[in-house]
Amino acid sequence: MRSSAASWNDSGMLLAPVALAVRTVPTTPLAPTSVAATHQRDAAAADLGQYYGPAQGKEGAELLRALHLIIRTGHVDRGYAQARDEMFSVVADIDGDNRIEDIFTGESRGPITDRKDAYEAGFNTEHTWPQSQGATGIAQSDLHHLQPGDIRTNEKRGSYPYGDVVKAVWSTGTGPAQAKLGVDALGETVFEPYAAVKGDIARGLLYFYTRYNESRPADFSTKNLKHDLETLLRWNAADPVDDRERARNDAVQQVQGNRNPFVDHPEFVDKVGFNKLDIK
Ligand SMILES: [Ca+2]
Ligand SMILES: [Ca+2]
Repeated sequence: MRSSAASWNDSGMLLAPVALAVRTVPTTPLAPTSVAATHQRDAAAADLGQYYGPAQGKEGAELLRALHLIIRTGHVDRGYAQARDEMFSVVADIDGDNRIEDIFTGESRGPITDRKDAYEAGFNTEHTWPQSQGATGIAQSDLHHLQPGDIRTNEKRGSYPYGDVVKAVWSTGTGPAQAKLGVDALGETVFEPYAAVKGDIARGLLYFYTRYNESRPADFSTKNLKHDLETLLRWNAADPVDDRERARNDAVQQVQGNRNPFVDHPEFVDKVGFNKLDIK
């Protein structure tokens, strides 16, 4: 049985509890003119520079391998129950107002401070990389790909790939907040979330592949990724990283000890060249 005060790494080694001081980047907005703020920003940039040092100058499969080693290091499994509590209480509530937005439509609900509140508000946990395709073991509780989702919409999404719907069979939300289930241009059933979160989802899935492609958790499959890939690369470009997504990345690092490189360095997506990789 797992101790609540400790975590386990990929090799099953017991790790010390995660220190909440591992955060390398300040998340409090800093006054642009303050000298202290400038120093803090410089220090944060230096920390990130060190974190990604081994990736410097690399590209293609070599860069993917370097990023894999970087993000595997220090990653601790918080356990699925605790990870979800931390998602609903910290990671998904960056502004700390106890309100959380649905990943599919952006609809805000609250007050939510833990899993129980979230469930009562109609949310459960969306695995953007489906559990049936390898979000198992440490990957099941990896907050870089977990998001709060409306329970009913999450059932509709199921394990379908994300994609652009050309003919909807079901939808929820309206206007720019609409999410849809339907067929894509290839005739495959896909799920399309509202636009403002498409890049976030794409970068989370590219993180997941980079993190787990080598260790391949039970049931690991790239079926969705291969179907999604061109769409995900388009979504990554169309919905660039914003301050909220950067703050979420900081919060996830604080909880589980690793970062999403494609949030810190969006240019790594092109440098890896996912569409040129031999994804199996
Ligand atoms: Ca909030
Ligand atoms: Ca976004």
